[in-house]
Parts: sequence; C-alpha cells; structure tokens
Amino acid sequence: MGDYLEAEIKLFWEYVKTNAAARSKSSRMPAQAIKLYYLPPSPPCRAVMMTARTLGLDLNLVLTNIMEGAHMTPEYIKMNPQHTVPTMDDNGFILWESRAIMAYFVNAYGRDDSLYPKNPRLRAVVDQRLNFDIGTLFPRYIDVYMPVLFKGEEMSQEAVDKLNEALGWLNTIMEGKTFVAGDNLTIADISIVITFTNLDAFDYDFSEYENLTQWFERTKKALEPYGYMEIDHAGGQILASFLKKD
Ligand SMILES: N[C@@H](CCC(=O)N[C@@H](CS)C(=O)NCC(=O)O)C(=O)O
Repeated sequence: MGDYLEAEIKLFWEYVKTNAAARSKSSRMPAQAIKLYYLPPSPPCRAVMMTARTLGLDLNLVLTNIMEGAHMTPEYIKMNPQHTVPTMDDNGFILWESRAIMAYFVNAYGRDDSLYPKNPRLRAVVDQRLNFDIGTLFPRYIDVYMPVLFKGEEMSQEAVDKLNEALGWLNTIMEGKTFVAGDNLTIADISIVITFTNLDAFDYDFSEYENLTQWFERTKKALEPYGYMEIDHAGGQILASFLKKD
C-alpha cells in the first residue's frame, strides 16, 4: 500500500510538472522570442522589459546604442521611421511606443488580463493613468532634468513647480488606492514607477507626497521578482551617474 501511494504521488507530481511546463509554453507564448531593440538605461525600454518579465515572456534583446547612432541606420529607420527605442519585432509585427508594446504583450501573451484588464471601466482607468504619464508626468520630469543632463543648464524652478503640481495630482488620485489604477498592479504602475526610480536616483525630494512614497515602496516590492533591481533600479543609477558626473 505504501509503495502504491508513493507511486501515485509520483505520478501526480509528474502530471503537475508537465502541466506547468505545458502552460508556460502555451500557445499564448510567441513561437520565437520577441526581438526588442533597446538601451539599458532608457526609461521606456525598462518599462517594456519589466512587463515582459512579469508575463514570463522571453525577449531577444538587441542592444541599440542611440548615443552612437545605431537608431539612425537606414535599416532601423525603415523599421521605425521615428527611430526610437524601444522597438519590438514579434515575428515581423513591428511596434514602438513603450505603453503600446506593454499593452500588446498583455493582450497577446498574458495568461490573464490582470496587468491590463479587459473590463471597459477598469481598462479606461489604466488608460487614463498611462495617458497622464505620457502626456503630463513624464514630460514634466523631462523638462526638469533634460536641460541639466544634456545641456549643462541650471535646474529651472518653473519646471520643478510644474513637476510638483503633477506629483500632487497623482498623490490625490492615489488616496485610498493600493496601485495607481486600483487594487492590482497594472502596466500603468510599471510605466509610472520608472519616473519615480529616476527621481529617487537623482535625490529628488518627493517625501511630502505620502501616498506616492508608500506606493513607490509597494510597487518596488511587487516588481522585485520581475527584475526591478537589475532592470529599473540599475537603469536609474546609470542616468544618475551622468547627472552627478561633475
Ligand atoms: N514615448 C516613447 C519615447 C521613446 C523615446 O523617445 N526613446 C528615446 C530613448 S529613451 C529615443 O529613442 N531617443 C532617440 C530618438 O528619439 O532619436 C516611448 O515610450 O517608447
């Protein structure tokens, strides 16, 4: 009887393992790894890479050094006339704009829709946050740091005030919420956390926005198993080293 039970348990575990393996190689996974043209510290590239990790999606990473013009070759411009990284090639299907790539990954390969809900109202809130990110938060962060990073200019107080205004709005939106679009981690958190990782690496003081500081800690923890340190934190540190060079 003991031997029989042992054999049954062994069979059961074989069954569980085979199914897990089959699930992880389900038809929702691409036949061949998706190519991602990227540069490690690039904020939108980091967001796409963490989304892929969260979904268990293998990427064929193609280093594209925009500092050396690798994005301005005729081949690259033929693929993406806007010559930006990240750009994705999923077996001939080309896409750029990080937030569009993240949404595509979940739609095409997510085992469920939790990172980008199908429910129209839940998805609308995620979309609102993503639009707030691309249209307001990220550009205001850029206006504070790009003149300092790449033109050696002084930080503009006006730009800082505008960034703080956006942080204040997000802090209010976050009242009583676990993640930016509600109870669950979504691609909006993955997109928005990149800016906070950079602000943190640049020693920008956002401690007065308590909902945001708590959300930042929570989101870092949630993304830790999916490459937060090696992808996002490391990228922020590279950018900070440019800032602190002189
Ligand atoms: N909104 C785009 C921004 C992409 C972008 O501007 N990427 C920068 C690097 S972080 C780039 O490729 N710059 C080179 C260029 O625009 O020629 C996204 O989220 O993917």
